[in-house]
Amino acid sequence: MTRAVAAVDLGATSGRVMLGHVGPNELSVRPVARFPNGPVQLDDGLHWNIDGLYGHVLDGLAAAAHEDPEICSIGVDSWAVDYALIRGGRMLAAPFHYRDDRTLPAIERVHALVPPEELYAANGLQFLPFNTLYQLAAEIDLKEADSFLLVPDLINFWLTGRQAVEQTNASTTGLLNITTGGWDDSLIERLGLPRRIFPDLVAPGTTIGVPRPELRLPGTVTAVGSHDTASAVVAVPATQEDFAYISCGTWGLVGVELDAPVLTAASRSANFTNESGVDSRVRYLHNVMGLWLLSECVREWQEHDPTLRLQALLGAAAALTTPVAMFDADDPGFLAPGDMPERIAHWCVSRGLQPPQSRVEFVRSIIESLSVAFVTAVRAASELSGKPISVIHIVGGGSQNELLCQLLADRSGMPVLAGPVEATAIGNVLVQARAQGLVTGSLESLRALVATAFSPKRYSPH
Ligand code: LFR
Repeated sequence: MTRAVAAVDLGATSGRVMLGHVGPNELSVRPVARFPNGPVQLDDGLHWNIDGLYGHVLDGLAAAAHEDPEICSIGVDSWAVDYALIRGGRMLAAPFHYRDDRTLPAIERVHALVPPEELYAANGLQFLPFNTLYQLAAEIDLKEADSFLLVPDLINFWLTGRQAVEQTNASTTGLLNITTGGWDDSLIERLGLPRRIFPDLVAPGTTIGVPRPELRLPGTVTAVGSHDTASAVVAVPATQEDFAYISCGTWGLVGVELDAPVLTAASRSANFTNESGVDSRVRYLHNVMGLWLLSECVREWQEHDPTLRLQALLGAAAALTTPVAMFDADDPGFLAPGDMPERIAHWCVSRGLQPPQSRVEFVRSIIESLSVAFVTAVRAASELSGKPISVIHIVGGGSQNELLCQLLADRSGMPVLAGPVEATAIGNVLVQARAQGLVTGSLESLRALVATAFSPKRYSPH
């Protein structure tokens, strides 16, 4: 029997509610609501407009329930690492945005307590200045809190009244032990964090509860791979084992799936992470800046030129025949919002390179630079893990960028299989569907379903 589930997928630049239909011979998703998202500058730094987002989630779920009143489950995923502190069931403050720079002084304090090598041995995570443990070290509300919830957990709490933290997203906090998969009590103690605030962990597929009656929503709320990247990796339409993936949206998450973590010194210095995947797989990957570089440039250009359209720029960039400078799309200097074209130009000038001269050249330079960084990360993932790779899958918004896909194939010498665009929502839908018994089997069988329903586009190397 085909049944419907609703997937809430919150990205850093936009969110969506999708209706998924899943049955023995069907896998389809369609959007019922899309809404923008982005940082909000408040007195004390960059935050998320979490109340606004929750309003969009409720409206989207109501629209989904209106379209299909038989929805049997709701699942929520979002970007990682950000959280709210709770006291007596109330949120103490709107979550900070991970691009806020308040963590910078806290990083040294954390490393003085637990050196980076020891952190990596304990949690297996790449260093990112916004990992939750640094954010908590900079937190002023900690003493007030009796609970800690990541963004999807917070939405689940508001929907159902139950507090739980989902495993895949919890793995990005830096506070889970890479060997046991549980909260690392000794690390939490060494960092001086209150163990009492960390709720029970739940695995993807666990029922969280039923929506509060006043919300009038159907079905149950199910934990999915609530880290968006974990959901995206579920929906990579791989039909062979030796694949690498690039989940390309705001970020480019580039890596491989493994059964066991890689914790070597070489892996740490290459800044590769071992995040927890659905079914306890290891997402061995590296964060590359991603389409953020492009969206930040466009945001700035549109301030002067509101009619500017990215699509037109992308077409012109693909047609460009003159060479452009390339920059390191992995440089942490591009993390903060604002002045992106200037920062890219400065990167080039300070290295004696001729910076891009026009918007079209900037776009071309960004796509070229991303393709280099992605291929470098694919090769590193393979070398560091020992996993052979013969095909690259790219999913998410970046999979629609034909220039990027072709450059990836050309630079890697491997076929690139592009799509689905909505991999994150599809992965979210599939984990719910499996929990409801609508489909069965391993991630490999789920991926086979995706490959049939959303056949990827193939780019061969030239
Ligand atoms: C992608 C993502 C990345 C994470 C970054 C910050 O949306 O979830 O996996 O490193 O956002 O949370």
